[in-house]
Amino acid sequence: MAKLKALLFDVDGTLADTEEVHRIAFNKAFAERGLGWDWTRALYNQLLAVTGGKERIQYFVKDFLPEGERPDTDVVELAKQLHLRKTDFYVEIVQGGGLPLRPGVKRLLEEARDKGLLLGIATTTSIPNVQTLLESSLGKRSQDWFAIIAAGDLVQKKKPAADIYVYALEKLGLSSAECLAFEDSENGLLSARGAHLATIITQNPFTFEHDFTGAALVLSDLGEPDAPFEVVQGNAFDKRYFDLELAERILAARL
Ligand code: XBP
Ligand code: MG
Repeated sequence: MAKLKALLFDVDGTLADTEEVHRIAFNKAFAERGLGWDWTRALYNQLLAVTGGKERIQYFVKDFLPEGERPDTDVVELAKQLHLRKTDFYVEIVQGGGLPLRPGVKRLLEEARDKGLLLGIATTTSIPNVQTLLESSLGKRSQDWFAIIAAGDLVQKKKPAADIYVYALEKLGLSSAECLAFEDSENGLLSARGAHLATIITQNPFTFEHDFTGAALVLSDLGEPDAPFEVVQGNAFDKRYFDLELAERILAARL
């Protein structure tokens, strides 16, 4: 039976509820360019079907903007320029503080570090966004906690493709049987499962209606000793918050 050696975390929606900040940053970039586009929460919920900010902008232009309202410039180039500014705005907002990690995230990261497990990130979001979130929530050196930060354009095909998780496992030199993945969305689950990883889902306001078939466990969040999680799907072995003991039991139960 394989021993648990690493925990792999998605970022947006898993480490922190970041999507509302992304949405605001997108709208700031559109306003700066005078495009008159407004991604409301309802519209953004639909646009989240496509991962990657550049790809999401192209998706919006092609599938949501009426023919006559589409910009007459090259959409790929426009998306690239808008996304650079959107990332500047996102970084600025997160640096301003006030974006907390979700319940249990810091506790689990610290427990894993103390027990000598490897930590990894596998995300669709852009590298500057990961760096800023980690620094603002865990401190200056916190990027060093992670043996691998696999993000954004490092891979050609973004989630739900498995590429980012396959890349992270390769860099760690580990098999999927030695790791657990933590995700928040259907695209993220499909990606982690595509890399044959047992996956823990923590739902959030943008993803609670997603199909989490195939998840090892679906929770409201990772919980805290004084703020237990809710089990939405699967067996949490009577635990009230997610810790390494539960991680080991889930890995063992799958093998
Ligand atoms: C979520 C995404 C990202 C973010 C926006 O990534 O799909 O595209 O919504 O960030 P994950 P960017 O859940 O894999 O962390 O604009 O930098 O893509
Ligand atoms: Mg996510």
